[in-house]
Amino acid sequence: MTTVAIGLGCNLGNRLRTLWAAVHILRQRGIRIAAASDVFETPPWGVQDQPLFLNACLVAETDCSPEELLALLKETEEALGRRPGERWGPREIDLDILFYGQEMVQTETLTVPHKEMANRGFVLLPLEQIAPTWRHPGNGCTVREMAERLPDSERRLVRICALL
Ligand code: A4P
Ligand code: MG
Repeated sequence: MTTVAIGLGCNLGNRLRTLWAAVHILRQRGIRIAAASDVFETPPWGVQDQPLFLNACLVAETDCSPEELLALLKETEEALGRRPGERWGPREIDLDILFYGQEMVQTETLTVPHKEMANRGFVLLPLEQIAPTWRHPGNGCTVREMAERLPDSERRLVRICALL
C-alpha cells in the first residue's frame, strides 16, 4: 500500500455533486480514503476567463502503481463526463496525483509530485488541512512550509463545506 495525495478540481456542472461522485467512484475502485479536506471555492488559475472552481484534496491508500493510479483517475474523469478541452480550461472534473508516497516520477505521461503544486493555493491550502507535514521529495519543504510561502494572491479561497 502506498499513501498518495490526490487533488480534485471542477468548475462546470453541479460541482459539489461531482466531487462527491468522484470520491464514490474512487472508493468503489479500491482507493481507501484516509482523510479529506474541506471544499473551497477558488478563482481560476492559468486561464482566467472561466467559472470559479471548487477544489479539495484527499489523502488515500492504494495498491496501484503511479501509472495505474493515473489511468484510474482518467477513467473516473471520463465517467463523470469530462471531455477533452483546453489546457487549464473549464472542466467537469480534474483529478491530479499530487504526491505518491515519497516517490518522484517523471515519464511522458506523469510528473509526480505535481509540477505546479508549490505555486497553487487551491492545492496547498486544502492539503495543509490534512497533510501539513508531508515533505515534497523534490524541494524538501513540507506542505505547511510551501503554503506559508504562497503570495496573498493565492490565498483567495472561500471555504464551502467539508468534503466528507
Ligand atoms: N499528468 C502529468 N502529471 C500528472 C499528475 N501528477 N496528475 C498528465 C495527473 N495528470 C498528470 O492533464 C494533462 C495530462 O497531464 C494528463 O493526461 C496526464 O498524462 P489533463 O487533466 O488532461 O489536462 P489539464 O488538467 O488541463 O492540464 P494540466 O497541465 O494537468 O493542468 P492542471 O495543472 O491540472 O491545471 N484553477 C483553479 N482555481 N482550480 C483548479 O483546479 N485547475 C487547472 C488545471 C487550471 N486552473 C485551475 C484548476
Ligand atoms: Mg490535470
